[in-house]
Amino acid sequence: MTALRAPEQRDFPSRLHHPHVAARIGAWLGICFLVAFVTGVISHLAQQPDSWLPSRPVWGYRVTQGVHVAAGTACVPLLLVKLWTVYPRFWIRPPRPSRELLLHAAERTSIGVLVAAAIFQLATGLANVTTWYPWSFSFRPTHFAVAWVVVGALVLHIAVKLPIVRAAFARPDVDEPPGEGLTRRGLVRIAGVASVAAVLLTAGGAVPWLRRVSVFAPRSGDGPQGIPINKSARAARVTASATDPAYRLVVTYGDRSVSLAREELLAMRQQTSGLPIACVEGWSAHGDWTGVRLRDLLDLVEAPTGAAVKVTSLQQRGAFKVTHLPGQFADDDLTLLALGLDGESLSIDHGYPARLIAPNRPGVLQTKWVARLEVEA
Ligand SMILES: Nc1nc2c(c(=O)[nH]1)N[C@H]1C(S)=C(S)[C@@H](COP(=O)(O)O)O[C@H]1N2
Ligand SMILES: [Mo]
Repeated sequence: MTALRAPEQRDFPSRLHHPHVAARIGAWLGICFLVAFVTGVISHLAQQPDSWLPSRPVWGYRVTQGVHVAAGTACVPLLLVKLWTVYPRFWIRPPRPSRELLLHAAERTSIGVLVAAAIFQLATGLANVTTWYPWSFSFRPTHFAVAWVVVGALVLHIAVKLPIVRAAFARPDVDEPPGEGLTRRGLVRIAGVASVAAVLLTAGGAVPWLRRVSVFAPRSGDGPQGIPINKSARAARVTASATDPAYRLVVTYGDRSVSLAREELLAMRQQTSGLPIACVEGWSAHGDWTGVRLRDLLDLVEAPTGAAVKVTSLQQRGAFKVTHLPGQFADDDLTLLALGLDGESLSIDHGYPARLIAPNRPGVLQTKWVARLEVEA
């Protein structure tokens, strides 16, 4: 019977547990994470009630958020392969001298934080994409905060590993022991292919010409009027109030106020704006929305240019019943209180009798079933 002992390098004989693999996959992982981080920060800023981001380009958020989710998805196979490549290092006994031992412990702690935070980000991000929330914390602030933990731990990790990474990239892999089966280069390639495949299989929710390929896309253009819906009128419990003939849109600025029935809104000058709905979950879809320019409505109460608008839905409960529309979006020529979509009257699930649609905005802020517009002065 062998005595219980800590594993050693030779207990993990596969040639694939090697810096050649770890450094290359690590580099791709770093790039994908950086892209997800930058686009994630943009999404975070865009969702601030007083966002200073511009209202153009029209497709801006559609692209950055589509890229955000794609980059996060690409990370999943890369992270799994990377963890498998390096996992023996988690078991191998640390060095003896006490100073090194301390450094070793510090490094392992930082890697523990990095791995845990990275797994947390990918798991919560993917769950959010499928609108599955098996937790009680608020997704957005948590996902944002942990992103910074990943960045911090990642910078430390790269700094510590830089000599190994440099060596791994500096020379071709001459010391790979010969043998049958998968080579190190082969494993890196497989991880890359798996990562690209993961993106192609899911990105169809945002990229129309990938729709047929993306069998795992959570949303792919189905829904009334060709645009998916996240929350139906029924789920938002607005069916009765949205179809009530007594519906009036109320627009206020200080003590000025107007109240308009849907017919009165339809009698105003109508404009069609081609604008996407770009959900934070990554899916997006273009629509030709028709309705009243928001600025025309604000002019009715003589709102000053640049004023922000509080948009309130008929919806009584839920996080999205009230949104804040900063001045640059309220004044944009394309921003509408939409009454119709693709030449038809707006379907109730898309926000009948009236919904907000503005360029370069996260979908979550495109309020449906709008009841009140209050100019904030
Ligand atoms: N009142 C209200 N508006 C809302 C929502 C909501 O839950 N309630 N969901 C938002 C989200 S998350 C998105 S992505 C868009 C989707 O619009 P659509 O259903 O017309 O595609 O509506 C937004 N407007
Ligand atoms: Mo959304």
